[in-house]
Amino acid sequence: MMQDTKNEESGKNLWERPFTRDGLIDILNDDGAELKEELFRRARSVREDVFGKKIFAYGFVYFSTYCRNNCNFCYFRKSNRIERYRKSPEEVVAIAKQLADAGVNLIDLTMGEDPEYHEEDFKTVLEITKKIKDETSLPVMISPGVISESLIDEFAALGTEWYALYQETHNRELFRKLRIHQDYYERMGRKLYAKQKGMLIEEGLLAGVGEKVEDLADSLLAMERIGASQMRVMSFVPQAGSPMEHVKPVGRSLELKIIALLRILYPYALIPASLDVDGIKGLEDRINAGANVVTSIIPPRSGLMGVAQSVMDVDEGGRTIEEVRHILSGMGLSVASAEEYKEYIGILMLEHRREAREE
Ligand code: SAM
Ligand code: MD0
Ligand code: SF4
Repeated sequence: MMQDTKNEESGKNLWERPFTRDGLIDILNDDGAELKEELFRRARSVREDVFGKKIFAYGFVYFSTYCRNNCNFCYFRKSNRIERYRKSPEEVVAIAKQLADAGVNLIDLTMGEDPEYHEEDFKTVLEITKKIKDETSLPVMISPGVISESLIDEFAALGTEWYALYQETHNRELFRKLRIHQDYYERMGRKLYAKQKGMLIEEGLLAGVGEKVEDLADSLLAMERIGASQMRVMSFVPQAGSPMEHVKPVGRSLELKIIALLRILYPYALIPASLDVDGIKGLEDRINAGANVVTSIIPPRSGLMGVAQSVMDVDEGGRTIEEVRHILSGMGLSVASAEEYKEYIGILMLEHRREAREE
């Protein structure tokens, strides 16, 4: 019966054409409980076909909160008067090892666009990356913001598996309002350059930043053109002291529907359930919507922050892999091993090189 979910007004069967722009828009516009239930059920079934009962888990190390940019949505924007930190290489490596020992599958090295690192041509960040690769033997994702092509070459030469760089929206005008004084095409270009150099790339969207459903549909379809192997959406969380502090917060239904649509459109994609939006209590819904990677796992009392929720659940120990394991096991799921993760991204990388040869 559920299979026949109809859009009441138009009488259309929404499942007939979920892969078209109009089909996506209809689904995004429909907030009925029945539609959502069916959407999430379909997404879980696609995930299970590809990934079985296994979920991946990423350790998050936000090691410098200094930034030269002024993104309107971000707590860490340059003009925000907040306390900032830059962790020493020794501290970063120790935290990464702790995460590796706890059983995460990847280390995500994230930073603001810290002017000090840019000044020294990323010497320290390259050293940290190399050391973490050597000492944890886990795959590494870097999230450094926009960096030069020659730096991307250097990270690729170190064997850094992932470059994460989120456009947030594929509407150029909205981009200009969000990532003020930044160049849309430069940001996109660097992402594509990293891919061309053999790195896997992650693209990301924000929900609730003034976008229209049409923009979201365009973004959903853009993911494939960009060639992103990991695709995320996060609900915008208003930040104290920022220009978007008083933007009305969005409900989570939109983010969950986008997760499910990404899963159905791109069965093989890695799709995060970020603990950074609602903390650990937000995990179950995101996994139930079809996500297959838990991101933003942070060791408690490490002095580290999250991005969208800078402190939520960090020191309380809510964002640990133990908590994640516990919740997943209650859902009949479990965290994959490092070997299983490496095997999966190995396949993605082979596929990636084959495509590059054909282009
Ligand atoms: N500074 C680098 C950059 O901007 O690319 C790396 C950090 S990046 C991983 C931070 C991401 O967190 C942003 O791209 C955005 O998607 C997300 N984010 C930042 N502020 C947020 C907020 N207030 N609510 C939700 N997500 C947010
Ligand atoms: C997360 N807070 O995974 C992190 C971050 C950066 N690659 C990711 C937004 O939710
Ligand atoms: Fe800086 Fe990244 Fe925040 Fe923008 S999103 S202000 S680049 S840390």
